[in-house]
Amino acid sequence: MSDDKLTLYYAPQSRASTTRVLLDELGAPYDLHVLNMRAGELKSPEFLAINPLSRVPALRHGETIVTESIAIALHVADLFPQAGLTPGLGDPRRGAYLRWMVFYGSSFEPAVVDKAFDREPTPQSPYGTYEQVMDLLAEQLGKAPYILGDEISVADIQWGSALRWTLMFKIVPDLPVFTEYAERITSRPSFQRVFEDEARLVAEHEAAAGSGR
Ligand SMILES: N[C@@H](CCC(=O)N[C@@H](CS)C(=O)NCC(=O)O)C(=O)O
Repeated sequence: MSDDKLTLYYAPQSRASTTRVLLDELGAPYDLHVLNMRAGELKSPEFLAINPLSRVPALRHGETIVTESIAIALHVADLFPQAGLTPGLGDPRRGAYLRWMVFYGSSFEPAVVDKAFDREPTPQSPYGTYEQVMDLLAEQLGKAPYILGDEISVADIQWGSALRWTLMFKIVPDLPVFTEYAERITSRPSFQRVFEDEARLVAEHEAAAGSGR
């Protein structure tokens, strides 16, 4: 019989935090494999066998490894549709859902990373301009409380979390439409529980890294 167990490879205060919140929101049973990024555990041979890029999150689902936050989110969203957060095939929001999920990884992240390092996009960059990306997102979030309309979905867990950290790093404009949305999503108990636990984990990891363990 195949083993369908889910294991999340995770480090606190990283992109894997969003995945942890998402699994909790979906009511998914999973094992949390905590890695100490500060102590170099992402570079261990065991973890490099899971993700050769030494990046979290990574997910093991039975025999299958899934890396990349968005791929993991789409995968687990389809595994747990009963949580009511997944616009499934046949849902009229499915196209917009896929668009905004993939836009996050393929346009928004490159745009904000270029912004963080003061790099101007070229015509070959995978997005238009930084301003176009921000305008498009602000326009979409200005239409309704959630990115796909009046109902929350998996896409909001991703975007609420993303806007929280990009606002913190000041790489997105401090617009009310962004700050209010980030607050609406990340004030949910699922986020608050993970943030609280992460404060404890980070303190433990710093102590362990400092003591050379
Ligand atoms: N494109 C990847 C990016 C993952 C990524 O960069 N994760 C960071 C944490 S936020 C990481 O693991 N960094 C490893 C390090 O800093 O050593 C995804 O979306 O999953």
